[in-house]
Amino acid sequence: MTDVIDTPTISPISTSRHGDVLIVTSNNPPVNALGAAVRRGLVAAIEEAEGDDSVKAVVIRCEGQTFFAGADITEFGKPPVMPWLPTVVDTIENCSKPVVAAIHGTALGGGLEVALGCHYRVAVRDARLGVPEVKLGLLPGAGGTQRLPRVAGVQKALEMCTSGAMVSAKDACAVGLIDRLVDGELVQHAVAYAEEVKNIRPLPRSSERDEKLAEARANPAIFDEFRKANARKFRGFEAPEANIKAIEAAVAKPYAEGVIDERNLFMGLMSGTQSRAQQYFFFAERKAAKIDNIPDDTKPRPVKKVGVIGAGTMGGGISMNFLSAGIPVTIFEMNQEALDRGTGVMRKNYEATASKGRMTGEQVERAMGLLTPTLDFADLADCDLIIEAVFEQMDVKKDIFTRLDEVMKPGAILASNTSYLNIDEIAAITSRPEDVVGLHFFSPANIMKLLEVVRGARTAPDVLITAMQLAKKIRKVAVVAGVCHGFIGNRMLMPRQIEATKLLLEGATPEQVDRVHVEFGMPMGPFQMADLAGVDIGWHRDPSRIENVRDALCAIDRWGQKKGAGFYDYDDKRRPSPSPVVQQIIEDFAAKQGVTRRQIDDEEIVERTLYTMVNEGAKILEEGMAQRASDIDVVWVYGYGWPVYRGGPMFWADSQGLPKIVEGLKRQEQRMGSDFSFSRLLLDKAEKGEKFTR
Ligand code: T1G
Repeated sequence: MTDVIDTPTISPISTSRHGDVLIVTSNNPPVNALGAAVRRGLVAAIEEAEGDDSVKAVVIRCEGQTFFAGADITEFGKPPVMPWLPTVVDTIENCSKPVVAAIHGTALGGGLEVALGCHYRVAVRDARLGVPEVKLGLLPGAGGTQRLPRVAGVQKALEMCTSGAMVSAKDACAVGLIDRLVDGELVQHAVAYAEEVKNIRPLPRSSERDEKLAEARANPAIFDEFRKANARKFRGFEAPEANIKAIEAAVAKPYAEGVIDERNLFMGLMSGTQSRAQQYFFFAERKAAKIDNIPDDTKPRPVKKVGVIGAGTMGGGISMNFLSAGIPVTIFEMNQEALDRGTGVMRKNYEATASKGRMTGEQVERAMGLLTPTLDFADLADCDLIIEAVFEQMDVKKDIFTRLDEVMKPGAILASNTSYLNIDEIAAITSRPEDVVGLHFFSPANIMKLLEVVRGARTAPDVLITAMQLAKKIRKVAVVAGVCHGFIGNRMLMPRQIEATKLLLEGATPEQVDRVHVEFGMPMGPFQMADLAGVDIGWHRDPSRIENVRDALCAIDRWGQKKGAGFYDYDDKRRPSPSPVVQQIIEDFAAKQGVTRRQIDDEEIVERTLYTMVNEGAKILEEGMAQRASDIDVVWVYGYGWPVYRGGPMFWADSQGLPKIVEGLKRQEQRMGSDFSFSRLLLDKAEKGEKFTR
């Protein structure tokens, strides 16, 4: 029998000496996640420092792209492996010699907690720091909620822990989270800093520092003020409140007690459904970037210059994404007035961002300086990528792509921003269908993060890879969709809209349907969304032709918020109120169609508007219009505001249990009539006890 050779796993942690400074280096690609081997190595390194009198100080640093980017999320849900991260951080802090954290890249979550366990922290200027645990439905569970307020102050800790947003090294330095910003060789500076502080006693242990808690101790009202100021943003989420509670404990209790509260709150979140959903979504979002069955060696095409056709709301928003990423844009319109209006809106949007301090005036000018407006179609010829954002009509699109086929240089990517139309049909009228792809941006295109990359039957692999990489560059989350009516997101919107409208005739009110969706966690319900987007979208524009409630509203100018009235009435501050006029229209329609109105319960609304979305998602999967169920979830979280603490429609269906979804749909099947048919995949999975998502 061959001996099992226990190949020694090389520790990701190594140590070296520079004079009397021990340098502890982590090399654990891709992001130096604090997996078990790293944790063991860090403890061993501190023991080495303690056991060697010639060591007077320690530097902890990381190779590769970043300082520790947090606990290893792949370990979550598995049996814990010692040493726990809190133990590692305490070991560092209890070291009898000064430990300096040398920070570059993104010191996040447990990574920042390790840095807080160190006695000093130096960083390069472009480093960023954060505690994004809240985005995973968690809180910093290795002492972070107790040490961060002591080092950076309570207000900063509240903001960082509940938003999960990164702060720049400069901001971190300003609040005392970083002791020194350095330029150039980080290790050298960190060692030099260690030399400077090696004899300073007592060591500045974060857990022992109380000076920054005094203000909050004197004014505990800041916690409720913070809760109130952020109530809308935190609505439905459990983790933000747990983070606030942990920081309240840091202020009200000694460290040793506060850290027990932190542990209990952490374990409560970790065992909850929201954290499981948000951890699932973390990986779902990254998986969406991967395209199945594309040759690994596929190279992207260079995109140095982008052309946009149409300077309307979408064309302008799309252009801004590229301009903000430093990519020049040539924008084409049919007439000067439309061109000027479009570029004027873009400038106004940038200036509005600058007025909120999120951009400098110089950045606005730099972005606008990359824009070339033109009325001459030929000016688009040397663009590497063209995106048409013109009227949503097939013959208009075909005309544009015919002209593009004549004008564009070989190898240029020809993209349509269509929300519904058939990309294969558009590609077929060109001599280069392999260069045609759909790039479906969501309005407002410069804000919404979702981008559906619509893969035509003949779209070339390198065109897809280019689109996915470009999406990341312009800070979008891209999902590959197949060619079907509405692709992924809008296709699932359809059964929801159909059933929601029928429910109005059968007895529900717009505010009841919307309330059910808002209580579920959506930012708004179907009718609030219609009023925001425009009730007249897709309307045939003939006021004499009234075939449904929507036609009736449009016919009397109730086009939504932009007209001060839609499904709701709006005051001058656009606050909605139920409309007796709309209620009468609905009841008249119901009478005309012989629909007997009845009391409708919330559960029926959930089954007919949310369960039907899941059913449509299953059809999208079985038709191969989405690569995986998690992609559908990414579309709905980023495209429509599905509450991420429920993971997305498909994850949520799994958490409800597919048999329950099927049962609910069977209950409503008769009422839904021919508008509904079961997905085979959904029925099969429910029957076999399977799930859509792992
Ligand atoms: N654990 C495991 N894998 C991770 C990881 C992590 N923390 N972070 C990233 N990865 C993987 C990711 O899945 C991808 O894998 C690859 O690294 C590159 O990631 C106790 C409990 C650091 C800003 O939440 O924000 O600490 O797809 O594509 O765009 O209090 O990754 O290549 O196989 O995102 O350059 C807290 C999450 C954890 C940080 C880099 N930390 N990561 O962005 O690369 S909880 C986080 C990020 C915690 C403690 C608590 C980003 C990044 P693959 P990427 P990127």
